[in-house]
Order: sequence, then C-alpha cells, then structure tokens
Amino acid sequence: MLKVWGRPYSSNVIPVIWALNELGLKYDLMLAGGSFGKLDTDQYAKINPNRMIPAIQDGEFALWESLSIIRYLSEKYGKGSLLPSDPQVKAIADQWMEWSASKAFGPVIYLFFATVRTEPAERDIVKITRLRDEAHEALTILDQHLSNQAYVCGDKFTMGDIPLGCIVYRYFNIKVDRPKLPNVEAWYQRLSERPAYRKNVMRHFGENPTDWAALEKACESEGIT
Ligand SMILES: N[C@@H](CCC(=O)N[C@@H](CS)C(=O)NCC(=O)O)C(=O)O
Repeated sequence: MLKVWGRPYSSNVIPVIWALNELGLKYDLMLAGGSFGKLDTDQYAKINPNRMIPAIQDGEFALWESLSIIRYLSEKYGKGSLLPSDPQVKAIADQWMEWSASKAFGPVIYLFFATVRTEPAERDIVKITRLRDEAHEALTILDQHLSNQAYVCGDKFTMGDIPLGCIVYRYFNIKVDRPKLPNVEAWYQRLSERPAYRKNVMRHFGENPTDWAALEKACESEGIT
C-alpha cells in the first residue's frame, strides 16, 4: 500500500492527497508535520532528508517535493486521465504546475498566514492588501489563460489543474475583499463538482489560529499517528 507522509491541512500535502483520490488509489496517511511532529526522527530523514512534508513511499521507492509526487503518480497510475498523452499538452500541464509554485503559491500562502494564521488584533492590513494585490495580479494571468478553455490544458481535467486548484481554494475562502476573476471563478466551480476536490481540498480552515489548530488536530482521525 502507498504511504503518504503529511497532514491533510498542509498546503503542499493537499494536492498530493487530491491526486491520489482522483486516481482512486488506496494509501495509508502517516500523519506528520505541524502538531503531529515526526519530521525530526531518523526514520523520516531517510524518507525525506529535508524533513518536510509531503513525501510518499511506493513500496521501497520514496519521493518528496509535491509537484514531483503528482507527476510520478500521474505517470504511473494516471495515463489517459491525469497524465496528458500528447507531449505538448503534457508540457503545458507541467508549465502551469511550475507556475503555480513560482508565481501563485507565495502570495496566496503568505496572505493565508497574514490572515487565518495571525490573531485578528495582530493583523497588518497594509501587508494583507499588498499580498491580496500580488495574488490577484498572478491569478489574472491564469484568468486570461482560462478565458476560452475549461481547464488548464484545454477541455480535460489533468494534473496541471491540481496545484492551482488547491491555491485558488485558499484564495477564494480567505475573508478579504477580492477583485473579480470570472474565468478562474468558473473553473473553480467546475473543480467544485469533482467529489475528490470537495472531499480533500474544500476543507473549512477557520478564520483564526485557534480555529486552525482545532481543525488540524481534529483530522487525527483520518490518518495513522
Ligand atoms: N517544495 C516543497 C515544500 C514542502 C513544505 O514547505 N512543506 C511544509 C508544509 S506545507 C513543511 O514540511 N513544514 C513543516 C511542518 O509542516 O511541520 C513541496 O512542494 O513539497
């Protein structure tokens, strides 16, 4: 059985868990990171020497870096579904996966930390507005790309939609005013129709650090501690 090391509320673990569920694969979730710890053990250093999550074990084979894991799972288990067969379509999927990490992830996750993960009395509105603007500017590029197609690579859902789908869920559910992104919103609605997205990505993450800590701890029932 595949093993996934991580916690279901971690921004880099969610896309891996979503991919596994899209592929209908069974796996053991080994709760690690955040309040679950375990990253500083010798056992974990052999799986991921960076001592970060996610990591997977597929038999004797171990792999870390969320995007590499999604590509591996798609190559091995997702031919004809998550993995585009045409090399150019696959390259476009790869391109948007890389772009998710280089341009979109940072502003959205820092916005998330500046809001949900910061006590309301300590929030810095100037910083929040700047991060919201940076996130919007990046996602405007995705919005233009999606103006005449249903998914990142065309008319079919692929691995290229996975990391960005997770980032956009966070962005749309942080309590800040946001300018409209009509094509990203329509794509997000399409993703919301997918059971694996609803189950693994659309998790209520609360509005403050107390909510967050309780939700993260409550997901203990989902994995192996
Ligand atoms: N580029 C890496 C980043 C991994 C990463 O930053 N993981 C964070 C969680 S999102 C981590 O391990 N933090 C320590 C912890 O959760 O305890 C990836 O995409 O897998």
